[in-house]
Amino acid sequence: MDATTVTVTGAGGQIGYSLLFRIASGDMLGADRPVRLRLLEIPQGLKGAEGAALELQDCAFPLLAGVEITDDARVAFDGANLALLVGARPRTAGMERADLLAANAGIFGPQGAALNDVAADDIRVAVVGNPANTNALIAAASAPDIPGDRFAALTRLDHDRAVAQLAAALDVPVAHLRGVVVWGNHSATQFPDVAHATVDGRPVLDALADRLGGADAATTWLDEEFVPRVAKRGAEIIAVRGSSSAASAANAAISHVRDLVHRTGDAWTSAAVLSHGEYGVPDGLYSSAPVSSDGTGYRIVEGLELDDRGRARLDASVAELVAERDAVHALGVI
Ligand code: NAX
Repeated sequence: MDATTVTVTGAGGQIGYSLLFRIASGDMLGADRPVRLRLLEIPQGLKGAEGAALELQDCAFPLLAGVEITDDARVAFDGANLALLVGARPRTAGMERADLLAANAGIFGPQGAALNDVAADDIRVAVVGNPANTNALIAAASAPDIPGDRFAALTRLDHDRAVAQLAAALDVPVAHLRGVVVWGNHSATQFPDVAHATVDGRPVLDALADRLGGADAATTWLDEEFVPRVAKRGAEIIAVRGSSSAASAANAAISHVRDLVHRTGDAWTSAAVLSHGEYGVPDGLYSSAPVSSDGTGYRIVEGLELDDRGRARLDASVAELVAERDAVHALGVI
């Protein structure tokens, strides 16, 4: 089988350090798919990528067909089948949102343009670097020849966090849960939603009500503990670990691509994909939604009911995405 070319940007960073080994071992594409890795870094990050490449060599992964390191996006994306855009400009002290968006537009705009020009015809792009939804919008807008539904931003970590918190609250294994959804922006406004979730086929809302002493108590727990805990889990990790989520973010990126490539079956997961107006989200935004894959790409699962509470939360997160998009437009980047 021909090797799949996978480009990882920000490969010398901490997520990259967890991600590369999982990709090379076959966790992402399967034990029968050789992989050629391309690592894109900025000049000051090249040493980190080179160190990771030395360790990749030392692992003697049977599936790893080669590793190339570059600081040139057109070299990194040449013939790429999959691109994981991890490298981004972090928010630093005193930086306003507009500054952050502008700095990242300076990264994701040119990377989108390079993908447009040199990537393989079947390119699929997963944006991890923050602000992920709007970075996906910028990259896609800069790649006019690549269909917008080939881009997605990662909300799988939020999804997995929600599943894990729910499993702990219900004292069940995570595999017994289905139908959790994360809506909106990969930010503190995200809405982890369990209204459609089941535990062993039974509505999660009923199971929570039984466990917590009634439907009102379940709603209070969801609003006051579950939603904020999931939405602010990144800050909790930083407070405890001293640095941001890395292995769990890498794992979520692996799961995102694995499920895209290997199909979700009749289950769904969450990803921020291009809106065509589903669930009232304006056209053209990259907003998290329930998605399934037939192996070619993620599509939004339609037909779920949002109650007033859910609607208000999704609207608030979408308003934030609209504001980010408008700020990027005002900067004249796209
Ligand atoms: P690190 O700072 O450890 O690594 C980032 C790497 O990107 C650095 O090595 C840097 O040199 C490189 N880089 C910067 N600009 C680049 C460019 N133009 N081209 C190529 N490489 C470039 O950050 P890390 O912890 O790995 O996080 C990476 C990104 O993921 C951040 O934006 C972070 O906020 C985001 N996250 C997204 C998550 C998600 O669920 N979507 C969760 C985890 C994480 O917070």
